[in-house]
Parts: sequence; structure tokens; C-alpha cells
Amino acid sequence: MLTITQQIEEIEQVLRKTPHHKATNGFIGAMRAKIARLKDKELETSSKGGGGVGYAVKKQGHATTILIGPPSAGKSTLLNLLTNAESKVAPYAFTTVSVIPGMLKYRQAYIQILDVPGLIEGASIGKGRGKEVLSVARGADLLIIMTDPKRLNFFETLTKELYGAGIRINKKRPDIRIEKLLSGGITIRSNFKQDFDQETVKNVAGEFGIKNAIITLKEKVTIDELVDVFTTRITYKKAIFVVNKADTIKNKFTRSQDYIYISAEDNKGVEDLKEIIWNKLDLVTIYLVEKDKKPSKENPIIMKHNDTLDSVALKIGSEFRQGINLAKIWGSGAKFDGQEVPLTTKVVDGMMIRFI
Ligand SMILES: Nc1nc2c(ncn2[C@@H]2O[C@H](COP(=O)(O)OP(=O)(O)OP(=O)(O)O)[C@@H](O)[C@H]2O)c(=O)[nH]1
Ligand SMILES: [Mg+2]
Repeated sequence: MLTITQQIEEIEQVLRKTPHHKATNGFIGAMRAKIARLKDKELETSSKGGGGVGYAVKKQGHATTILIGPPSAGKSTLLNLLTNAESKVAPYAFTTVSVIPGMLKYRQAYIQILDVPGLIEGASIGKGRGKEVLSVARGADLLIIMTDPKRLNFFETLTKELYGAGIRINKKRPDIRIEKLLSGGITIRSNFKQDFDQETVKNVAGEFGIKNAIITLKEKVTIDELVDVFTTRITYKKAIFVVNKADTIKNKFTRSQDYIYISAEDNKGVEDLKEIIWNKLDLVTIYLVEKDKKPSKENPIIMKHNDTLDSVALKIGSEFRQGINLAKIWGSGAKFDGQEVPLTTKVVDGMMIRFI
């Protein structure tokens, strides 16, 4: 019996020999789907064994972020600067050997930051503590990908490792709808011209055991993106790219489109970084106004973008929720002071709310 890794390698070998054109797309789709399914299976079996000692962390706070980067990028130095944690810092590689959590308080929000061992090429196939680190990353809300000026190429290396581990960064899930049916075979609808034919979609679906479904492709996608939506292992994460040790180069702290330059050692650029983390997390501060009190910013509550007033009420308590059906709002999001709105209204940063 071949191991899962060996089976994947065999199919990949076949794929490398297969020319890419319209006539082979159906076959390529099926093979890619087969690989994706094997990887799903691999993840299932490996996660049963647990993440290993020191890799099970409890998510705490309003959001969780993780510091990912090559050894000695300064991840632990940054964690210690941003939070109350004391993670060991040293000039040699693999100083950190487990998950060290810390809590950053920013604008009334508690943002958990996880420091983990350095990631190297081959992490997604188990090099270093790669698999454990990548599995922690799957649970985070935001990835802070960090390297230093001498190793900018690591942004690409790490993006590839994340991809290999089924983590897609700064990408939306492709707009493909799969409606499973009990009979009737596969119907494919697409408003866009795709580079593959209907047979390819059928092959991919079949590989995942789907024989009856309406599959709607609402945008143009690649075969890989098509396979992704069938795959349980795939997760979509936000990421920011940070270059640490900016103190070692000229033109320090230029904020480029793509990277943020900081120096964790000199505490430079770090305030900007916090702001960027906050913005990326889509957290929203709202203020609770008590009965008979004037609207003020005294009682802040942290919520997420797209949350409704209903979820705010539920957060206060399910009993509290039962007693209310309207709210008055002031400030951001209100058309006028004290506007009465239904609980389906979405929260806006800075909104003051009194439940009625
Ligand atoms: N010049 C400079 N050195 C830094 C900076 N931040 C960290 N360092 C140094 O870089 C070395 C590694 O720092 P760590 O914080 O241990 O790096 P790490 O990414 O946690 O490393 P691992 O745990 O081994 O993956 C230490 O000698 C730090 O003093 C910085 O902003 N500038
Ligand atoms: Mg470290």
C-alpha cells in the first residue's frame, strides 16, 4: 500500500507529463481533484493525532493573529513588544519551539497574537515544525507574515507553503455555487466563458462523490480554483506582509503598497502596524447607552463588521435579547440623533446604541 504522500506524488508525476490544452483539461481536472481529496484525507488523519505538545492554543480575545516568518525574523521580539508575553529571543534559528500567545490591547479590543516557530521551505510537507505551525495558522483570523530585508524572497516562499497547506491568502472564495440534488445528474451553469469544458466540472464533482447537483459558476475561474471549492481543507485567510529590521537598511520605513517596514528592536513603525492589523481585522467599536442616560462613548463593545444589532443584544445576554425589539442610535450610521432602527441594522464603527 502506498502512503497518501506517495499516492499524491504519483499523480503529480503523471500531471507533469500531461500537456495542457483543451482536450486534456477534463483529465487534469479529475487528477487535481484526486490530489485535493487525498490531501483532505491526509489532514483528517493528521489532525486526529492532535497538533503535538504546545500546539493546542485556546483562541482568546476579539480576534486571533499569528506571526509567520522564517527563523530569526524577529517574531518573538515583536510579540514581546506588542503584548505582555515573554517569548525567548536569541540570534540563532528556531529559538521558539512551541506556540506562545500574547494579548495586544488596541482601541478597547483584545487582539490575540500567537508566536510560533520559524517556517522554512518544505514546511507544508512537514519540514521543521511546519505542519504544526500551519495548522495553528488555519485557526487564526489574520496572518502577519514577517521577514527581514535580507530575505524578502521569503514572502513568496511562505505564500507557496501556505498554498500547499490549503491556505489561500487575501483571496475570496471563488463564486461557485454547488447545490446538491437527489437525482437528475449534473447541470452546469456559467455566465462566463471558462478555459475548461463541462466535462471537466463533471469530472471534478465526480471525484468528490457528487453525482447530482446544479453547479453555478458565477465568475471566470481556473481549474485549481474550481477544485478548491469542493475541497474541505481549503481556507481563505487575510494576511499582511511585514519587513522587520528596517533599522539595518537605508530608506527606512517607506510604506510600500505591499509591505510594511518596521523595526521591532527600535520600536519603529509599530504604531502603524497596529492600525493596519486593526483595519484588516474588520473590528468595529460600538457604544452601549443605558436607559435614561445621555448618549456617550462610556461603554464600548467590540463587534465585527457585518454584525447586526441583534448580535450585539445576544452578546449582552439571551435573556436581555428577549426583552427588546428596537434600538435608538446616535453618531456613525444614524441618519439623525436617536433614530429608531430594527435589530437587523448592521453595526457601524462609532455607533452609540440604546436598546428599547
Ligand atoms: N537589527 C534588528 N534586529 C532585530 C530586530 N528584531 C529582532 N532582531 C534580532 O533578531 C534576532 C532574532 O530575533 P527573534 O525575535 O528571536 O526572532 P524569531 O523570528 O522569533 O526567531 P525564531 O523563534 O528562531 O523563529 C535576535 O537577535 C533579535 O535581537 C530588529 O528590528 N532589528
Ligand atoms: Mg521566536
